[in-house]
Amino acid sequence: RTCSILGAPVQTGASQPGCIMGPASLRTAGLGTILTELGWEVNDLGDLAIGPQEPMAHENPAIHDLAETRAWIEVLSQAAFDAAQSHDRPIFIGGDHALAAGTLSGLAQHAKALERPLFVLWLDAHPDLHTLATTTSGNLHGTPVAYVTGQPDFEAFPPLQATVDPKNFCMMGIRSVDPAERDRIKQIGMEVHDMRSIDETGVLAPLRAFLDRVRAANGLLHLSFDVDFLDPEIAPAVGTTVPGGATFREAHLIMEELGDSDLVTSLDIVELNPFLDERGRTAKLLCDLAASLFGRRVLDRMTRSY
Ligand code: DIR
Ligand code: MN
Ligand code: MN
Ligand code: MN
Repeated sequence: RTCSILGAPVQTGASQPGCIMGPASLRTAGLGTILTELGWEVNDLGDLAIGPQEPMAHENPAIHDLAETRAWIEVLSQAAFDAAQSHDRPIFIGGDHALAAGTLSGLAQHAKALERPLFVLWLDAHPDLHTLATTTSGNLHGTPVAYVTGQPDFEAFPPLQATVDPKNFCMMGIRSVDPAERDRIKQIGMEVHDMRSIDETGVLAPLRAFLDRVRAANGLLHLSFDVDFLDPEIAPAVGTTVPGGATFREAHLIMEELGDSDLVTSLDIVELNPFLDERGRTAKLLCDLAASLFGRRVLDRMTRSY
């Protein structure tokens, strides 16, 4: 079984620099080696790049680095489409979460060509549901979900060849939602499990219900993993920490269950800012979580019969 690793050192979607070092940090922590040892054929495709861009103005004056972020989306969309054709499970390592605007655009196109629905598990403190009209921070990493689900006011982003049905998203870990995003969640009926609901039910029940839905639809499943999904106590290397995130055990349980299901067909790891870390601690944790997804187990055990 094959997986590819593709780096996208995009940081123009975030407010502070540092995500540019994310791919190097994950490689230094041994991501490729770990997956190879788990029996995967790993193809490291290196890092994508964009050329110099002419500045692009926008009527929302908060927006910054629009031209660069747009260029990243364009190059990532094509790269994700290609990687999904040629590998069983491509991994996209960021870079900030604007990366997902590109990967999901390309993966939606891939799914459309296969005539299979694309599902997305979104693990994040934030729903990233701003449009270019509603973002007040101007940080474009807060917009990918609105973009790929075909919300209005994205004329300045590349036109989408295919959208993702908002009903095919499942969000977990959410605990920081802006007013415009709250309205959007209601309007499009997105499945959001905020931290309170996780406190009440745990992660497994909603995850299994979602996986059953993916399986019944013969769907592709993309996992978009924002480091700030995790509690800042265990994952400090992210620019947008929010207290009260997922624990070490919750995160591994999700990854092991996803691994057992064998439904995941692609993965983003985003928002790692190694400049904020202590001795690569967060990168190492992310590699261990990826290992759980790719098959590492403490003991062999009877898994749920899917
Ligand atoms: C906030 C933060 N909603 C914004 N978003 C982040 O700037 O739009 N997403 N950090 O990951
Ligand atoms: Mn494929
Ligand atoms: Mn995010
Ligand atoms: Mn986030």
